Amino acid sequence: MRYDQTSLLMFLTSKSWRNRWTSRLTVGTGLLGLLWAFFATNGSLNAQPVLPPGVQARFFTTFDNVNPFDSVLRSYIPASAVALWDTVGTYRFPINSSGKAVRGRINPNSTSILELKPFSTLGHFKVWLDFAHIAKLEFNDTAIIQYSVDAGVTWTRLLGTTCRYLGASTDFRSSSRFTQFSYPANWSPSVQGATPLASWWKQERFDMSPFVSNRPDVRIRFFLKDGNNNGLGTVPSAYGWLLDSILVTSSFSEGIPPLITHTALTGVQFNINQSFTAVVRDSLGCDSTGIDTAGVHLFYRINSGVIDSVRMLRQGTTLNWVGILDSTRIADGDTVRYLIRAIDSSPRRNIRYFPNQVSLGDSFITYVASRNPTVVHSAPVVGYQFSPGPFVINAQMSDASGIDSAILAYSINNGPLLIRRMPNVGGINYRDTIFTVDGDSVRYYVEAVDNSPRRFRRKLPDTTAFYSFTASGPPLV
Ligand SMILES: [Ca+2]
Ligand SMILES: [Ca+2]
Ligand SMILES: [Ca+2]
Ligand SMILES: [Ca+2]
Repeated sequence: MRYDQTSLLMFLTSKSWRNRWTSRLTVGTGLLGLLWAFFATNGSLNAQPVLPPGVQARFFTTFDNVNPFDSVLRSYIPASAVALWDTVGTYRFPINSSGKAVRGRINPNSTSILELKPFSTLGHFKVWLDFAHIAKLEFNDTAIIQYSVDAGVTWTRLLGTTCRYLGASTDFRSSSRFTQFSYPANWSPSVQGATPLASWWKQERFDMSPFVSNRPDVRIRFFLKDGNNNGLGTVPSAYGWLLDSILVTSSFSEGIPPLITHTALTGVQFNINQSFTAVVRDSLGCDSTGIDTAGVHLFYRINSGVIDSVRMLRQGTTLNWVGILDSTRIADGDTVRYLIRAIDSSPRRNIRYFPNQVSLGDSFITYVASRNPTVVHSAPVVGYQFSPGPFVINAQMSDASGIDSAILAYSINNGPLLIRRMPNVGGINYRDTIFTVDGDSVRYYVEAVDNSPRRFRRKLPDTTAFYSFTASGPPLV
């Protein structure tokens, strides 16, 4: 099942999920897009996330149970500050669910920190943070998210980097902090004291994989700091930072297989020494991990033999990969069946086949390695020639296994058929001469015999038995 891991998670309701931090809970569903489903419990609606296959929750809270802060730590600088993080019953996300959200505030020159209790991401190489919020904060104050992988000794800020920040705030992309200017169309930055509306909720998503994947102790904190010694601003001061539905999920690996573009060699004949080119890349987008450099192969089957393979090699820094089947593997006239397999460099090693198939060998592309030679005789001698001769016959003959014989067969005046070997006059060019006298009528054909063990042949003309001409002769009247 393919899903876009850069999109926000969906939520569905389930009582067992209600307001607790949890781990290794997998919900098998393949729904796509942003979706909240609701489940009525005791007359109230609760919402829970729907996770794509293979994705597990590492941390989840909606602050809705009787101990809404049981999965987080609240701290303040200076430490004497209290109750600057508290629940509010007038807001929640999803907006149609029941329960509460938390609201963070700051005093002048103070910092308020909401820290998630530690969780492990061991064995998983993709990690995402999702949450919903309204940052009704003046421009000089700072709402940021930090993480620690050393038990809280050092903290690093999450930036608005492409492919790391997956939310919709263009402001955060450049500033890496949230204020009321992060969503200026919704968060009413021109009215500092405006009361947030339910419609202001925004969902954010961070791909934290490069920073916190496969770690035994991961901590995340929401960090709200006064930047201008006035707390949330002069009266009417800003509302603060509303947060809800904080969710950390992980999966073993990105799950999107590579892409292969290839023009199939089908139907007609191809060379015995055949190179195969394919454009191979990992899936586009932020989850691309690249192609395993030893992970692109051409699998082939000669006639009814077993399946074998050769590696395809990347051509420099291009996306072109080339594999070669040559006469050490293929004989003239063989039927070749082949397919291409590419593996990405993710931990899961996602696989793509061309032609697309579930298991290796389900389907092949089929072609015949060069069998009959190629013969070109572009200037056949036909009709009345108004010359007593001799007549020069030119032909080009080629074959993947080489030309064993170039044959000129002719008869004069319905006499016996004379078979001659045309001398090679350089490259693929063969030439011979038919000697005639005035009035002779001549029939002839040319034929190439290849150098394969089976001595495949091709003659011209291929539709009638002979070319025929008359040397000079009486003028037509
Ligand atoms: Ca809630
Ligand atoms: Ca302030
Ligand atoms: Ca991939
Ligand atoms: Ca041949």
